[in-house]
This record gives sequence, C-alpha cells and structure tokens, in this order.
Amino acid sequence: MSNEYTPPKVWTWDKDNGGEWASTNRPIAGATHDADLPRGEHPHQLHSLATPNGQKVTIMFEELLAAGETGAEYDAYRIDISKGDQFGSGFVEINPNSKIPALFDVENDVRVFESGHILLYLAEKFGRFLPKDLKHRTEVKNWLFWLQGSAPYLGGGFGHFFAYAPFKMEYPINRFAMEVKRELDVLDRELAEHEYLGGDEYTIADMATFPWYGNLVLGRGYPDADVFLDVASYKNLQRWAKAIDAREAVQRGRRVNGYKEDAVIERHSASDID
Ligand SMILES: N[C@@H](CCC(=O)N[C@@H](CS)C(=O)NCC(=O)O)C(=O)O
Repeated sequence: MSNEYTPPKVWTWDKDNGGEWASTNRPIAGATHDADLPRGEHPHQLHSLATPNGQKVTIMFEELLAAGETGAEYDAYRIDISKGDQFGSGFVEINPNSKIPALFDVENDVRVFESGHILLYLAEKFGRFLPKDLKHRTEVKNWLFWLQGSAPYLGGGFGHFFAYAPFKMEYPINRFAMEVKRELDVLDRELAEHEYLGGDEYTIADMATFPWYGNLVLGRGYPDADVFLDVASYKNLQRWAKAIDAREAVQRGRRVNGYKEDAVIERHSASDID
C-alpha cells in the first residue's frame, strides 16, 4: 500500500490491508459460523462489549437500576469483536448488521439493535430519562440523533486514521480532525446554554454522548488525541463530562463487558460489579 493510489475500475477486497481491524472487517454481511447465544434469567439479554457504543447501554441499565427500576435487570454477555463473535449465527439473528450492542427483550419477545435505538426503547419502556413534554422530548431526541450521526466521524473517521490505519496520512487526519473539532464546539456551545444536552435534565442524550465525547475530553480516547485536539479548551464540555463521569451508575456501566483491568466480563447481578 502506498499513499499514491489510483482506484481501479471495480473495487476488490484486499484482505490484508495492514490496518488494525483488517482481519475482522469484511465487505459481506451475514453469519460466518453457527453459534447460539447464551440465555440468562433476566428479561433483558444484552450482547455487547464496552466500546463507547456498548457503554451507552450498560450505563442506561445501571441508571435504571439505580433509579429503582427493578424490572431493568439484565444479563450482559461479552461479544469479542476482534475474534468475530459478531458474525456468529445467534448474534446475526438479533442484529443483522453484526455490530455490538444488541439486545433481546424476552418479556416482549423483540430484538433491538442500534445503540441509540436501544436507549430510546428502554427509556420508553420504563418512562425514564426521556422528558414527557413534547418540546423537551424532541430536543433530547435531536441530540440523541445528532450523536448517532456524528460519532462515526470521531470513531470511524478520526479515530481510525489517527490510531488504527497502517500509516499516518495527513489528508484524512486533517479532514476528520477538523470535523471532530467542529463537533466538540457544537457540544461546547450547547452546554454553555444548558446543564445537559437538550435541557437541564440528565437524559439518554447525555448517556449516548458521554462514552464518545466525554471520554475523549477526559483523555480516555485514542492515545494523544486529547492533546492533538486540544480538548482542554472546551470548558463547558469539560464541566459536563466531569459531572457525568462522577455518577456511580456511569462508573458501573463503563466496566460491564469491558476489556481493561477493572472489567466485569459478564454481568448477571449487581454483585458482579460490587
Ligand atoms: N450504529 C451502530 C454502530 C455500532 C458499532 O459500530 N459497533 C462496533 C463496536 S463500537 C462493532 O461492533 N464493530 C464490529 C465490526 O465492525 O465488525 C450503533 O450505534 O449501535
């Protein structure tokens, strides 16, 4: 591979492109192997990993439980995306897109995929963390959908080229750094006006955004990205990120299905985390 590239007429798959995810990613959907998913006792069966998209949902479950919603008990099983668990037949049945997180709600016999949708589904099911009045609820949904559309520029764009690509390329790093800086400024301006995203109440918009942009500005994103993007300069975003990071449910949720030292690999009851 070189940085002088003329695209061929028809794209073909270079299985060994040198990128960190080369052995995992492929241009074909569907299952690669038979693998049933385990089934626990709780109404909610979560199959996930503690990446930012995974953390959104485990934070939501921990917040619901902390708020006294005993019906929000969940079994969380880890999907190792570096080993291709997301292409097992059981996982593909609950998420044809082969990406974590995926939820099966046994109570309602329904699959739920897309992290933003899982947050919305649980917020509606329990009547929590989503304002009741139309105006405020719509504003919170604005930010939830904003996050779902924006984070891929941070992860799949900036993060990929800054941290995972086989060599550093100025053009894509510049392009995505500019876009991510703009997004950080969007958040900073919103948080200058409101305590939380879309208003003065903590909601699923904050839970969706914190694992991406909160972790980034707290220095837990891609190595050296905090300095590169000068995250310290976004003062309102820093204030918000620290406030959310201090919540016990957030600290618990971040560890579930984790892959770092404090990881709770599988979660079946509160005592797995305590
Ligand atoms: N839009 C999806 C994105 C989920 C996603 O990108 N998940 C990544 C981990 S953060 C994944 O499962 N990657 C596995 C793969 O690409 O094969 C969502 O919000 O749920």
